[in-house]
Amino acid sequence: MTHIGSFQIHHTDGPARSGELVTAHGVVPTPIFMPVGTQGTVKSLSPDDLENLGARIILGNTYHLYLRPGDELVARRGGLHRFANWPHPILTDSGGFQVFSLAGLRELSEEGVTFRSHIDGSKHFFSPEKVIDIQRNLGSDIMMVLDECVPYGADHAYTEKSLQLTTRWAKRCREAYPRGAGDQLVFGIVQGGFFEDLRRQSAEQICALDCEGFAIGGLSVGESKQEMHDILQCTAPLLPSAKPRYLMGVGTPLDILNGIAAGVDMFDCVLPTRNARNGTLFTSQGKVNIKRAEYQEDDSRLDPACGCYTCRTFSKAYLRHLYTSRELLSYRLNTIHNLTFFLDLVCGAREAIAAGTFASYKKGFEAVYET
Ligand code: PRF
Ligand code: ZN
Repeated sequence: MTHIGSFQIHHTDGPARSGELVTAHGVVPTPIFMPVGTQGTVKSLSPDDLENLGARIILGNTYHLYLRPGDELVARRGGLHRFANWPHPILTDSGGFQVFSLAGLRELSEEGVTFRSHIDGSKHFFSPEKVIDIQRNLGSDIMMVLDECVPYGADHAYTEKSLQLTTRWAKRCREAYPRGAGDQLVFGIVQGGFFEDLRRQSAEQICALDCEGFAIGGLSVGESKQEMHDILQCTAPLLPSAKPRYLMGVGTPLDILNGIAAGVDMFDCVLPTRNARNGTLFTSQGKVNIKRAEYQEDDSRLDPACGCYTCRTFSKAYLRHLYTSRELLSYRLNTIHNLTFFLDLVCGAREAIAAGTFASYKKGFEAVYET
């Protein structure tokens, strides 16, 4: 049973699970963290760098790649894997979220969403069929359906109408790429804001679609930790346990461990890469702000518990110097380290789940990371 799309759970530890998802470009061990490569590149890293730090799947964005360089240009070059020379799995987000967070002048209708490019102000239209077409051109292993990520604070009435539109769009996405149409997988997205009854309604409708996996959208949009935790705990068990579960755009190391504890298998977030470029580094002893004066003559390694190229090779004093001098190498070295930390975090989680020690593994991080 190793056909494309098959998902095997090898171990469970409470609701947490570890397993493997088979895609056209390789097998993804879960739980997994997916580095964000919005424009077909994980900022500052080469595919060799990514491979060396153990990345197994990366995320690309339909919205950005459609606007620039254009999905048809990418298709003419054999798809995103060949264009970017990344031979391993790629998941593409549908553009739903980016249209709502980046683009200007959005107009929502039954048909889809009209928006203005954040690059040049030009007008564009995404329908469910269109975003599947774009992702087909990009050739990603996992395609996400078009959804509306409901803004934080939206009321019950708005959220209910929105989740029902998201369901109709998801159905049209699946119909535009029926199961087995090719080597690509389609994941549905559950919305429903911060109302448990609406999360249940959305999960019922979305999980009735024959998708290869299911995502939880609409979290990490400005809510409190408690609200995220409550919605996660109520929503994750509603997704079919035999299929991969993906928590979109989340999050901090503790958010990820909470997600795994609730039974989520896949995560993505700009946090490790964006924070790397701001000089905020995740270590086994907590966050380090490398620009601080205390590191000026600190010859110690950034994180003695980390085996990444940055930690094996350079001192904190040098990393601080690169950062304060705005040197380009700073972005690369910091990104290598932060991504290694996030990938080690999920690798450790997989091992702990297999050993039946996930709860104490999670407690270890809670002692160091409070939020
Ligand atoms: N929908 C989509 N992409 C997303 C989200 C969503 O709700 C989120 C929410 N945190 C991040 N990325 N399509
Ligand atoms: Zn490191």
